[in-house]
Amino acid sequence: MRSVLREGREWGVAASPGSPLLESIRTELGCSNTFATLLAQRGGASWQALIDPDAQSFHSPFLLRDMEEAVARLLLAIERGERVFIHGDFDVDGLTGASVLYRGLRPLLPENSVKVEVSERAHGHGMSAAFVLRAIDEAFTLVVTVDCGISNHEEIARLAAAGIDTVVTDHHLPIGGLPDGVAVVDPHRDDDRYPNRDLAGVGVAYKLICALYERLERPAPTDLLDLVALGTIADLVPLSNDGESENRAFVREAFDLLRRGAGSSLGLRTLMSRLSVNPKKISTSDIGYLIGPKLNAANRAGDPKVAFLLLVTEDRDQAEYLGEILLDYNRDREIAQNDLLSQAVEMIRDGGRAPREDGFVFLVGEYWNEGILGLVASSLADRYRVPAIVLSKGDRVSRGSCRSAGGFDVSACLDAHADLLLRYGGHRMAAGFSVATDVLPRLEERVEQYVADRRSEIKPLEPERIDTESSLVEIDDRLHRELGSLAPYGPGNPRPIFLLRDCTFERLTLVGNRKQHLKGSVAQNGATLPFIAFRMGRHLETFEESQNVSLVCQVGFDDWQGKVQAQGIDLVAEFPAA
Ligand SMILES: [Mn+2]
Repeated sequence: MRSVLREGREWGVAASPGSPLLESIRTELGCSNTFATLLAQRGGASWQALIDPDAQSFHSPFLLRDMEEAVARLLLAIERGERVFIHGDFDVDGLTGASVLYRGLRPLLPENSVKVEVSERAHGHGMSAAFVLRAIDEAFTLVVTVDCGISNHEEIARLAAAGIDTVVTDHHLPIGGLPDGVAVVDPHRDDDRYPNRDLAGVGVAYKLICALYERLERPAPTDLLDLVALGTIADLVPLSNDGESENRAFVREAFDLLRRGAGSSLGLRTLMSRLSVNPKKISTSDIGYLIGPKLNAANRAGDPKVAFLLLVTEDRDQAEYLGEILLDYNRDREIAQNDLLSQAVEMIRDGGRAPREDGFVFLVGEYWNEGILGLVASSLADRYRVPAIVLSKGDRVSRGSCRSAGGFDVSACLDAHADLLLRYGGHRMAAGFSVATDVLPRLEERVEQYVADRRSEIKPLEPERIDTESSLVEIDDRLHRELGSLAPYGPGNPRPIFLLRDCTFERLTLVGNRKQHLKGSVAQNGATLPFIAFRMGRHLETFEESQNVSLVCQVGFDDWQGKVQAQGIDLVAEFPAA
């Protein structure tokens, strides 16, 4: 089914589960048909585990390879009162991971002996040479990494040569053997048998603190779970229901803390209140769409240290002040992003390019803000549904960011051009690189050929998944409550999407400061339901003229009206247009 609002977008309804299973869920729970369908689709015969929070438990941290060694080294540091240098990456996973280590270690060591360095985007991910020099210069004896380190073979060897031990905690794939740390904790090690491979960097750091506290016979530091959940959601690791994954349990427990006004981070609570996020109704999308981007704005358009300090501060005034700076950074980030995106679209149009026909986007801007490139590439890949490579051209070195579409592997694409690149890294969906400016034309030519050779391998656009067809009368308070019990939503457990056939729209109005949103009510078979379609004000006419169309939507709640509403709206044509 083709979207009539978003060009190039297709929807498909998932197969419905067998009726014996549906019937048994309905009898057991007395739930709606729609909810039973979701449980059967996502859980099969073991659907009960999806809605039973007790079914999710935490694994012993000592199941992680090298955890004993890591804890032994930290115990020694505590015994000797050593100074510890924590290295965190600049994204939300790295920042929260560094915060967890900092908060977890600080009470165990002498005052002022835990220092954190947050890397800067310009230095790329991982430890920099500057960090190594500082560690040596300031006479640290122990370095702990979080969300990075697994590929810092050289830097860790240089620290070791200077008599500094390194404990690595990471969740990236080891490449070319393990670095020579005193302990290397990473669930992606070949020889690791930890049941949950999907830990985020902050999850690994939390496991380390849990293991240390266990040995010290201290209670588990569960108040840190607010930070764990924040990094876990922002890093987009799976929140699936396979029973092995603790990520879902981290998030559930964290939301419990936040609902009670508890949790370790005063700064997070302050930021939530500045953003009008109601802690009683906190959801993964609040973190993913509202809170995470503000923390990331610090590394894109400011100083990532501000985000770290906000997460760990215990002073109310400082939290307010740092939150304010972060919102400023975010405004700058938004302006830069909108500006670059419109320049990019204009360049594509003026250059007579047709990304859908070319099969890719390759754009070079002069001195574009490197912190924003990834966001722009992502918007372009989304808009044209082709892989996008966006570069900022510098005098001698240019930097690029790639985002995938249609199953294209951007990391393999960079591998194939390694001979032209200075540095590169990433994964299938997103990657970054730097390249000498004078080889840019050659790189573009080769990428063009590379994409042309693989046109046949690039999958036709996969339709997006609608979970089930429903009817308007079923979308009520009960279903909203039922859906709440299936949360938290995220990768591996996406927010359910429904199809409602034969809809008409009434009482349409434009809302928002720029009248950019569309609000109204949807009617089907005499029943009605309010809806909000964000950023769809320009489609007012289409909605007005639509008679008996199909509506794709999610179920949300309007806090002002205290009513269930449809949101995440799209309209579809039942038959692909000729
Ligand atoms: Mn990470």
